[in-house]
Amino acid sequence: MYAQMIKTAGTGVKPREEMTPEEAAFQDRIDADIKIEPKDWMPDEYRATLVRQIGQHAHSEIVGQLPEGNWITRAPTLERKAILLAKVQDEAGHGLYLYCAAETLGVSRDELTEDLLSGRMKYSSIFNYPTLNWADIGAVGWLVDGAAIMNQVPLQRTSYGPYSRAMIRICKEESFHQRQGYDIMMKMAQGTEAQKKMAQDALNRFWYPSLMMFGPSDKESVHSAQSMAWKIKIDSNDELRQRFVDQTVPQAEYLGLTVPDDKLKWNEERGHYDFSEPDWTEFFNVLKGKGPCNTERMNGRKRAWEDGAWVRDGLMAHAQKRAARKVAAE
Ligand code: BYC
Repeated sequence: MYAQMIKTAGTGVKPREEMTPEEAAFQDRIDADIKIEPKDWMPDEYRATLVRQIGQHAHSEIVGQLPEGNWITRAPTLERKAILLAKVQDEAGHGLYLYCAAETLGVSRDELTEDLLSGRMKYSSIFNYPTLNWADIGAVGWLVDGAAIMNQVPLQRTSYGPYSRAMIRICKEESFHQRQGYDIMMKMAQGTEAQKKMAQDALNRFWYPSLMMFGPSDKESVHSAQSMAWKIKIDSNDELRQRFVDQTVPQAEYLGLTVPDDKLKWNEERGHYDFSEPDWTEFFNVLKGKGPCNTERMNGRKRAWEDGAWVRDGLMAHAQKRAARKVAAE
């Protein structure tokens, strides 16, 4: 079933005159901002697009724990350690809410995980970059969680009920994540010369990968048009990227740091910053598995999945035993 879902995803926007009566009625509900719930009729492509997007989002939350989890034992103080630990645990929770939302569409968490491990499903490109030092943890919280919130706040209004409700919970926690990152950056930027240099270096390395998180330019985005017609996506990739730049540049200025872009300039006429596009060749290479940490991340997930097999088997055996006992008692 899931293979069929993947095959039907991303087939472009269907003109109204080609819609079946069911499809037209469905589109009317979307246009009227009525949420779609799991038992409602929905086009196969709508279901497939949601499984792809929610599944990839869930994988991103889980893989996203790896670059930060790596720093829990090396956080500079007990307080920083406790905060980072809480943040990484939150990411696991976000993954679980999202896997549950995907399950309401008829795909199991095991199937989704197997598709991640076999490379059939993606996770966010950003997590294929390394976190080399403590300033990187600040940059991840500030920029990566900042970009994630920029994308996720509008998704609270997404048309699919379970996804929308998961996003409302997630967004509450993401705001704390971004603040903790900015707080680390503030300490580093106001610290010694060496610490300020580390903060600047982290911004230099994470700036463009953060811009890539919003996906390819609108011209290259294959799914945006249909996803926006169905209100699975609320804003386009370029709209969100621009909003992120406009919000983040003054924050960098406040820190006394420089965004690594010679072309960055406030455009009075547009009311937005002009900025340089990321290197899209690099982005597509990362998607193909050629980023600095793709292999390490996938190996980490494979190991965790294999090491956890005995727990899943044990839980399954326990559940089967309980079910058998219940049947016997009836
Ligand atoms: N990385 O047609 P497009 C987080 C793929 S934050 C990898 O524009 P769409 C966290 C795309 O999947 C991150 N792949 O696609 C933060 C498609 O390939 P497929 C997670 C990407 O779906 C801190 C192809 O490129 N957030 O979780 O309309 C700590 C063409 O793109 C990326 C979400 O997932 C990328 N950056 O738009 C811990 C938010 N960009 O699938 C965790 C929900 C594009 O056809 N997702 N691709 O093989 C979305 O809003 C949308 O899916 C995207 C892409 C904006 C990401």
